Amino acid sequence: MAEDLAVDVRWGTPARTHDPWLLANFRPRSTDILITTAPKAGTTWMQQILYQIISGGDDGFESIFDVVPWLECPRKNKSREETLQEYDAMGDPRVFKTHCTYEQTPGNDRVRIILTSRDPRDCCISFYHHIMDMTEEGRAMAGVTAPATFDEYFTKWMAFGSWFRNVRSWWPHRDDPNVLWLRYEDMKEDLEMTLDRILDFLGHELTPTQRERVLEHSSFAWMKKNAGRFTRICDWGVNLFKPGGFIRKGQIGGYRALMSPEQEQRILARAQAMLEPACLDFLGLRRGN
Ligand code: PPS
Repeated sequence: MAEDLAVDVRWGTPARTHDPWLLANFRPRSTDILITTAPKAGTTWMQQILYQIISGGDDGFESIFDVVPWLECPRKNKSREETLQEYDAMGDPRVFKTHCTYEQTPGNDRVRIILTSRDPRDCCISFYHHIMDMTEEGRAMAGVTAPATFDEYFTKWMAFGSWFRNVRSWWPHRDDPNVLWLRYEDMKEDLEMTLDRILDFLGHELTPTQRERVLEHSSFAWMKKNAGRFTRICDWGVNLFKPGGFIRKGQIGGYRALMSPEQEQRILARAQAMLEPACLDFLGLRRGN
């Protein structure tokens, strides 16, 4: 990063999908809705649900990133200043995706924040497939390499530690009035109830027809059928995934097919060491689960 653009470490370390400068200079509004998740915890699903809510069920969009941008993700064909100008020009309510911790989230005490969390074992496996299902071109653009084995991948995922960092940073704010924390597992079990919780949180109403469309367009089947609308990151210009990738299986507990009991225990032990008992209970990660 150029010297004159250096920003406080609070905003995180620069990476292909994380530009601390965008976070530091973003101008939050109290009407903004920010989705924040650890990777693979239901981010894209929430982008779609929220866009569906605010648009009343629109299915005419080309890419979800056109209508719900990824806040901290650098663009390929736009300067940072142009990206911020584009954000400024968006109508209210603006909705953004982020993978930020509490500390890195601009306006964290003012904007409306919807957080989704998911079992870390499923997030770990989902991200493995995310990498393996990318095209070569996609991997090159995202700056990732395919691991030779699952074990190699697992070691890197643990070292990166974003799931643990993200959940730990948000837990103390779970009851903040501007925060709604949803679990992927509950969303899977009852999408209608999830929708009602979001509508209640936002103070938003839908007509019966809009509601029907929102639910249909947020279903796994619809998103899978329209996967191309969810797999072109920002303005990167290409579909980063092979057919069938990214909107993949959307299941709970699928980790058992690839993860050894020892690896599973390592994830649980780290969660148990880093998170409060109440948080572990909420996430269903107490010893023995
Ligand atoms: S990312 O890369 O962090 O933005 O990924 P993210 O969107 O958080 O997570 C991708 C996983 O979410 C699943 N998904 C869904 N599950 C259920 N219903 C719907 N509608 C839905 N849409 C996306 C997607 O399939 C990924 O999970 P896995 O387990 O890999 O299938």
